[in-house]
Amino acid sequence: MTRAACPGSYDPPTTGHLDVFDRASRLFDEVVVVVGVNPNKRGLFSVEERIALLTDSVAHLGNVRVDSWQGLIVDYCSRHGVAAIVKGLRTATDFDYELPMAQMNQQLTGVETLFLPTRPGMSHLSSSLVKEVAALGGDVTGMLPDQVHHKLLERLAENRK
Ligand code: COD
Repeated sequence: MTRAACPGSYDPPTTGHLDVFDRASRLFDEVVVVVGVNPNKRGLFSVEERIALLTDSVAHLGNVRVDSWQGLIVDYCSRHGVAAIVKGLRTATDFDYELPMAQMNQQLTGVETLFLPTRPGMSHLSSSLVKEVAALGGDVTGMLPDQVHHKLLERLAENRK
């Protein structure tokens, strides 16, 4: 059985992330979406909320599940029998950021990283940009799974109170 991990912050998950999970799910027997826990960084959504949003969003993908991890992603991979890390690549900036991490992870434990080029029309989607646009009243319909969109608008409204 081949298992891949898709690590990320997912604060919140976008349709760009979902596209990567969908495509990875066709390449591996099982895909685990791993929410990286950074205790020094407070997100708009808590880790538990992100897990719930992701679990909802991948419910239609039978071989995709969600987990979280604090620490090195390579340790998660070793402990859970993950053969490959799958990352989406949007731009050269993503590549410059991701390449040394992939090389470091390969050196640490031998785990390989596979890059999936972003689907045309999705390379501008990032959690941070979508949050910023929505916070300033822009329409982000279609950029997030519907239930995530709803929760994002709810959270932004709460924060404005
Ligand atoms: N299309 C395709 N791919 C996309 C899109 C899109 N529109 N948007 C984002 N992605 C990809 C990103 O390129 C990334 O690969 C992934 O989706 C997750 O994105 P984010 O923004 O949610 O997550 P990041 O980049 O903040 O996540 C960072 C990690 C948590 C993965 C990283 O810091 C990590 O691995 N941390 C664990 C600690 C560790 O092992 N550190 C040492 C690394 S060598």
